[in-house]
Amino acid sequence: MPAHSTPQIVDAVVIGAGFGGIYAVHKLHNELGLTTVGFDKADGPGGTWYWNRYPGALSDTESHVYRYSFDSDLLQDGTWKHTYITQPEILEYLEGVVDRFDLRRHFRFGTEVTSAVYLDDEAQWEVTTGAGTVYRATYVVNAVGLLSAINFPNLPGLDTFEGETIHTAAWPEGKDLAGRRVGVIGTGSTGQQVITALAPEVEHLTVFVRTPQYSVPVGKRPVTTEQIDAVKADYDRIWTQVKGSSVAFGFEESTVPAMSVSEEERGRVFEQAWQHGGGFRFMFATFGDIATDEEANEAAAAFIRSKIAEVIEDPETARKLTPTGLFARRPLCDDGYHQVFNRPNVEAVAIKENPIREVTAKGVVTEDGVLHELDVLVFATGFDAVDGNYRRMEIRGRGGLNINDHWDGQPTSYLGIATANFPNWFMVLGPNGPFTNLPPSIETQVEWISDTIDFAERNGLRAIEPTPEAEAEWTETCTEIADMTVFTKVDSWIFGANIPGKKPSVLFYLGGLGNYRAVLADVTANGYRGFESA
Ligand code: N01
Repeated sequence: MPAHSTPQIVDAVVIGAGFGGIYAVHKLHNELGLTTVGFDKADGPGGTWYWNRYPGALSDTESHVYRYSFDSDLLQDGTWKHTYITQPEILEYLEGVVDRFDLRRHFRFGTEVTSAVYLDDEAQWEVTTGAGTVYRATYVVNAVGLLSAINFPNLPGLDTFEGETIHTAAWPEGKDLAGRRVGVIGTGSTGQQVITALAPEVEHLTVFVRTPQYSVPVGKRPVTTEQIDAVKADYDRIWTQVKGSSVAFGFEESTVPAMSVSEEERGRVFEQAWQHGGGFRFMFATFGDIATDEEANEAAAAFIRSKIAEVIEDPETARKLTPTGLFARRPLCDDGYHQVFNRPNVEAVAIKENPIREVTAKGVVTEDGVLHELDVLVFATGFDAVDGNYRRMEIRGRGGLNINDHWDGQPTSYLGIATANFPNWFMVLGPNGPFTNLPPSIETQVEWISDTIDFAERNGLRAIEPTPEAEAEWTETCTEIADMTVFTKVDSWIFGANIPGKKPSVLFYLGGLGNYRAVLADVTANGYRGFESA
């Protein structure tokens, strides 16, 4: 949309009001004193947790470390009821943070940013909203979420379906499917959560399974006040550990190779982690090489497969839901997912061997000719991850360079934060940022961005951006690290392999948060090595 209003001048624009955007506005306005305006197309704060209101939505990171750590009073005032917090609780928490730090007045909710164009002569960003309002800002901080651009597969005949279609990440508030005949496509983190929650409510649930996944119990349990108090008393140590660790989930990561112990001992360690719960814990706290060594990985995978066989009563259903091959996607955990397939109202349809032929007015027809009659079809089909949201805006850097041409389908960055030719333009969870429990990585990046902006302000820099060489080197580093893991050996959204037509590429720094923080500190200590400024 062409700009048609007199630009409003601010120091910084923040795009997004999730964990990243909220903290960025707090840092830039409340701490640096910069005039800052934040935008979100949602009608309120929350980001991911605003949109993902599907039944069963839960963080798979334990409650005490799925939060901000930057303010000790905020930490001490925090509370939770279970070992994991649900979507409504996380949303309430984020709304509380916004109000606590008086940030609401800086946000324009219900406002989508449609373009951000760098004006070379002025060294300013011109940011335009869907309503045609124009802002000029020295800095742009993109906190647009790495899992927010919806993947909605266009199945043949979908437009003829007379029932309702719902994507889990656009779940209407309070939508109740009790007594309906429901189909769910997708069995990733989201699919497993929504399937588990819907099974006891709906009349009939048809689960269209394309790739069954390895999943372990989440271990959601009530917590006592004494347990919460003990965590709070120990928070300094806990956050130091989290920020120095690899995946930042708040547990000690193992360094013991799986094959260095006896089979019996391996079984004991896996069983203990199974009983405790948690997907990342199972992958990273049991042994140190599940994510890097195929033999170790197979030992963990075989253990999970044996558990699925114990749980699912019907052998044919168990076969459809048992993963094969490497345990090498983002590790999942669930709250009774496999158990729901023992219910008489739940049916699994394996769509790799019996694909969806088409959607008709009454439901989904599979290749075997069966019509699965449905009132509602739920898409738990994930996201165009990491760069998906950037491609939905018009973003132009130096000389009018479009971000899509710059990335050419394979997004890169320096440090997951900035990219060459896009001066004073920062990303929270940009391509090749850390792969962890996200709030601690988000905090790390927002703090580094804020420090960098402060540095630029204090030194009168017009513009700061990475060199193409530094960006290429970071991409190389991320690729080398990814190649040391089993993750690159299977298709998943981590490498953009879930979106038809998207070029697969490494999208994460898999070197761990502790190492990542050390790299950031080193870059700063060495005069912003890899950046150039004017
Ligand atoms: O998405 P996914 P998600 N026809 O891409 C299937 C985070 N998260 O929303 O595996 C049929 O993992 C697809 O099949 P396949 C977390 O980081 C966190 O579940 O490609 N099926 C797959 O089964 C997570 O990793 C929490 O063969 C199609 C599913 O849809 C990330 O979000 C909770 C299809 C998509 O799985 C993404 O998870 C929820 C098609 N055309 C999510 N297209 C927490 O607990 C896709 N599928 C914090």
